[in-house]
Amino acid sequence: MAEKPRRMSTQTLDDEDTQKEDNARCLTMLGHFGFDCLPQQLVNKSVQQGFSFNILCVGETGIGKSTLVDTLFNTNLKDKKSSHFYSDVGLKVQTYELQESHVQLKLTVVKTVGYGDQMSKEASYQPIVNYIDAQFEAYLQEELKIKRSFADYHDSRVHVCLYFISPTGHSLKSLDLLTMKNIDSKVNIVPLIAKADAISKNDLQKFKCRIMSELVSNGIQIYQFPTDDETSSQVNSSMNGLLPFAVVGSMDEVKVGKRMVRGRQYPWGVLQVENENHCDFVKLRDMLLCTNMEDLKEQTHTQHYERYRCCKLQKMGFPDVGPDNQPVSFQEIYEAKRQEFFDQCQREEEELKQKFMQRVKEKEAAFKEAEKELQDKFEHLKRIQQEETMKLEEERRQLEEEIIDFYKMKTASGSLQTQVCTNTKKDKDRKK
Ligand SMILES: Nc1nc2c(ncn2[C@@H]2O[C@H](COP(=O)(O)OP(=O)(O)OP(=O)(O)O)[C@@H](O)[C@H]2O)c(=O)[nH]1
Ligand SMILES: [Mg+2]
Repeated sequence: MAEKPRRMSTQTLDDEDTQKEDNARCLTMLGHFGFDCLPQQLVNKSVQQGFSFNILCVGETGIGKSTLVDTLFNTNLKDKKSSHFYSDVGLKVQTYELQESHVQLKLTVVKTVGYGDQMSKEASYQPIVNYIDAQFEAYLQEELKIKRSFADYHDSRVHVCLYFISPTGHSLKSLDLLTMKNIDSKVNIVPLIAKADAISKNDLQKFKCRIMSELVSNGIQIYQFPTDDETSSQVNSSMNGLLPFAVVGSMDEVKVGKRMVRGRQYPWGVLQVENENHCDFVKLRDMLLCTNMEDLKEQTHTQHYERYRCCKLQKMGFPDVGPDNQPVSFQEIYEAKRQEFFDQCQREEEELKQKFMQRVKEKEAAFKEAEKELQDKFEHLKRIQQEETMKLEEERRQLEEEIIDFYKMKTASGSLQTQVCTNTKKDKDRKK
């Protein structure tokens, strides 16, 4: 940093000052000084830390997601082709450390697997919604921690969603509309017409118009390149008019004249991926990586994440204002919640006690009733048993009397028989 000059003010000097100034030592400036170096500090720090960027690619199986990502970052990420027979939509997350000159980029690419192959539309978009929310939730949890470690934290919130539209030339599919409708408030959507080499130039223009009008009529909010920055407003507003970008991906090197270019070779010629007359690939790359990467990240943080955070905290019962519309602090809400929780616990405890007492009373009454029934039954049985005993006793007594009578009769008949025999003998003796 250069030595500071004696006087930095530009205000008009009075005579005395002018005289002093005349005698002052003049120093020539050797370089920058003061706060005009601040941006450089930021640049140095960012370069040191490295950059990170998270892309979500949503598109049907085989629509060209992997090829386009490879073409964008000039990589060969060797992605296996997916099957059309997955029962659910999955998300494949891959993180790469890329370096270009001395700038490091931690790139996270998330691609749908099996999207568009399901019968249920909800089952197709819900995993995508869940993934986006899960990244917001992870960030929110980190923010809410007492010991936060954002320096080591890998922020996986999705900065941009490249939505691959099939080059049908007709209109958007209902799944496209449903998915975009469900994620447009959570992520910056950049719609792309994939494999745009499958459509003629005239049809492409009509297709683009139809897609945009369908998006508008369905109230789907796609990402708009920002036009409030003087340096990029012109290019960004013209790019907004070219959405959705018609892209072609290829990692093949094809000879055009004396040059080797990336493109797709057809029997009738070569489609050059990086030729702006052939497709919008360069526009997409410039918009995404050179001009608006920071804005995409900022929008993710200030719009989408903020919305998620707000909803989540409100759901948890942490509003910014109280019932009287006056601002309330986190501490106050916490205290109120604690009190509310305590009161509720007490209420529930009281209710439980009451219920318990009620149940005890009911049980007691039921037991008493049962006891009384048993007692009655016992008395009844006892009575029956007594009656039976008395009856048996009576029968036994009668039986005994009968036995006595019987023996009496037996004895009487014995003596009678003896008497008869004696008389008969006497009669016989007399006759003789
Ligand atoms: N015509 C044409 N073919 C393309 C384009 N991009 C990719 N392809 C071809 O389409 C096929 C599938 O491309 P991928 O990049 O594997 O598609 P994907 O969406 O990643 O597929 P999955 O991961 O299996 O869902 C490959 O044969 C590519 O060469 C393109 O822009 N135009
Ligand atoms: Mg793939």
